[in-house]
Amino acid sequence: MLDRRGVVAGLGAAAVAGLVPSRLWAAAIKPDDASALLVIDVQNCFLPGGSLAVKDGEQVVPVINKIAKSFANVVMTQDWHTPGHVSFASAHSGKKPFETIDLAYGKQVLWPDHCVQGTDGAALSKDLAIPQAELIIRKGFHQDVDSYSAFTEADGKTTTGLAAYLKARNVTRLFVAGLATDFCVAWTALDARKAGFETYVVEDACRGIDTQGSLAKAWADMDKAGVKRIKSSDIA
Ligand code: VGL
Ligand code: ZN
Repeated sequence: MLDRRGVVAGLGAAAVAGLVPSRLWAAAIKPDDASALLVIDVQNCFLPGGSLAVKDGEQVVPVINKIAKSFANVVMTQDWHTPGHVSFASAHSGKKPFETIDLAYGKQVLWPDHCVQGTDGAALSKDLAIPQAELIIRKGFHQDVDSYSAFTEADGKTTTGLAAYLKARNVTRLFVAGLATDFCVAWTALDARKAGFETYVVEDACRGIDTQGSLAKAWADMDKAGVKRIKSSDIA
């Protein structure tokens, strides 16, 4: 009888022979020491009851906890804004959340106040169970510049230091999960590609905000940039 490894090996041979859809063959992805899981912004403000709650956001937590067990390297991010941050609608008279404005560095979506430094809303979810996480990168802490990406602020030049950290640790392959798919997850994945990392987004470990077509655009941009879209069940 074939054991599980035999089945997987058999599938691999069949996939090479073109007999199995590539979707099935993707089941063999095994994170190694050169792989890191990036857990993006799983913070109370983005969860039910939060000021910028992402629909079904809480559903990513058990999925992330499960896949994290396959990773020796985990980095988390925390959106970490000043009070009155430039990305808050409340900082611009006459503006409402989800409207956009033009700032020096480009178009900015305006948000409800969220993830203010040191508040309970900015805290990581207490349900995350990833004790081995090595680093928490905070971002968006410059009053006049937003930062969806874990790598580079919205001015397109100020770095968080994450790429240098990962390269110093010999990490080459990144798996991105968390909130929200169409903002911080997508911008992080796109910058990861720009920095030369092999990049996967684990789609069932993410949820999106989806304002003004942002979710479809994010997936299209990621696809074009060579970000690989996988499911948590693809990770061994
Ligand atoms: C995020 C909007 C504003 C995110 C952060 O984590 O995706 N979205 N700040
Ligand atoms: Zn934010």
